[in-house]
Amino acid sequence: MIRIGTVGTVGTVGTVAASLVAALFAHAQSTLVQEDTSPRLVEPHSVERGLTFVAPDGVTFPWTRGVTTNTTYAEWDLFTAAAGPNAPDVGSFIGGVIPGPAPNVFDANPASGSFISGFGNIFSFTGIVMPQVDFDGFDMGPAFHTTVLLQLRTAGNEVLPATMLLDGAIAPAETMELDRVDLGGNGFQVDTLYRFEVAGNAAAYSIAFSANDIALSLDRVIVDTFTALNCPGDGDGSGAVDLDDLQLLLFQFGTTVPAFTDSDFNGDGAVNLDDLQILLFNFGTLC
Ligand SMILES: [Ca+2]
Ligand SMILES: [Ca+2]
Ligand SMILES: [Ca+2]
Repeated sequence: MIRIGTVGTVGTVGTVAASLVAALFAHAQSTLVQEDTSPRLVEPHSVERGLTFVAPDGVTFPWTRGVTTNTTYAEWDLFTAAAGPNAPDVGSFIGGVIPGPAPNVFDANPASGSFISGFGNIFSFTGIVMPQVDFDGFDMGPAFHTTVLLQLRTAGNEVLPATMLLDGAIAPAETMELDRVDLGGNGFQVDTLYRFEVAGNAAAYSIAFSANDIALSLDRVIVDTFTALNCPGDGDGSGAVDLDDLQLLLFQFGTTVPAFTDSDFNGDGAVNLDDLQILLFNFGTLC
């Protein structure tokens, strides 16, 4: 019994010693690996999961992405330069004529130390990234109103909500978290939708925001815009949508007019049932 026990003890000691040596060796190896490896290994990358983003389809929002006149869409997944420019690699759409530059996403903080990770994301583990999203308007002026949807996927640390501003001044009218996944000690993967309501329609827009700490990985960016008249249905410009406008529309029905003038309320230049629908939807409105 004793001898067996002794043998057993020796065997255990031997096993422990071997384990210690192995652990030390593994530690030395991992230290070497850490010193020798791209920082992308510490990026808290997103997990496999279906996209939860919203695609405007005329139901959730009053326009259809890729179809409706005077809307824009741009989407990025794989970035190529942290300081930009980055062209939208997933898709883009311009429903009209734009005077502005090409849409772009980049890190506007040159001191962040950000780089493009192995996953194609804009990432820094040494500084605060301050992503900026540039996109186009149609420069249609003050008779119009612009709705902007920005959707983001971030991993690791998160957006500091108070910093989220359009043109440095306009806060989101709505912020909706679409999805949140715990990355197990590496923060969270978060999908968020921000809706901005902007008076007028300018030639170009810019949304900027800041990470709440180092180690934010910017994974995906989607921006949609929708431009509509301030007072759709008011064909005679009286400030009220009423029988006079209905009479004007019926008189002009089937004709072609310059976009967004007279009884063309959706900007396609044709006066037809679509415009009648808009007029009836807004009937009785004072604006
Ligand atoms: Ca990505
Ligand atoms: Ca009117
Ligand atoms: Ca029309």
